[in-house]
Amino acid sequence: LKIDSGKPILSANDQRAMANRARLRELGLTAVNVLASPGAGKTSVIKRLLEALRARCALGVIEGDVAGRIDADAILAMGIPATQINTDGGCHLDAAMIEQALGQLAIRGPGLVFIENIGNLICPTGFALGESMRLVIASVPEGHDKPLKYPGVFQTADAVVLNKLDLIEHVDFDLDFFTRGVRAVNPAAPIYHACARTGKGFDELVAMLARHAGI
Ligand SMILES: Nc1nc2c(ncn2[C@@H]2O[C@H](COP(=O)(O)OP(=O)(O)O)[C@@H](O)[C@H]2O)c(=O)[nH]1
Ligand SMILES: [Mg+2]
Ligand SMILES: [Zn+2]
Repeated sequence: LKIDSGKPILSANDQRAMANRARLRELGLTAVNVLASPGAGKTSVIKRLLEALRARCALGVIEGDVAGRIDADAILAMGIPATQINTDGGCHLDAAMIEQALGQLAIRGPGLVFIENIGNLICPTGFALGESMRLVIASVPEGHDKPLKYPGVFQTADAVVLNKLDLIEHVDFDLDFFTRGVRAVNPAAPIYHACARTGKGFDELVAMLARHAGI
């Protein structure tokens, strides 16, 4: 017995995300959706990655924030194309926003587009943007229990960055507990230990991204 619910198989957002994916492929661009809580270091990590990759390929950044253009301006100040999306209270980016931002960004590959999502470990998880990789950033001061408390976002991660490792002596952070927490929900994603403040720990992450983007 088959029951036709009348619902489309793909949501409107999923359909737009598929269109974004096709457009990115045509342009030779690989999009990385960067997910984390507010202040975990999304912009700082992206800036480190841009510095490491800028000599090798085209780069662009789509910045998502509730308000303001602080992050986009910081990227533009590096001489790298950036577009700011303001969600005006909205707590996640969706594929339609990315479609528009890609038009404004106007870059061609081969290269990478980093999408800094709204700082939020919950609902951005449910919205595909057309990315080919999800990078989830956790940071030491947030505590080692976050993978177990917000399993969804860690489950969909293709790679996890643990940022602010320089602060590990100042807070009670159990690295083992964190690692086991990630593994409980995501057996495969590599975990990179990083410090965006000093640039320590970025080599392997950069190499993985370059491999992934074929650059
Ligand atoms: N100590 C330390 N601070 C960091 C590190 N990475 C980022 N920060 C600081 O954390 C704050 C939030 O960083 P930001 O990149 O803006 O986070 P975002 O809100 O996730 O984009 C800023 O004051 C950064 O300077 C790090 O590795 N170590
Ligand atoms: Mg930011
Ligand atoms: Zn939301």
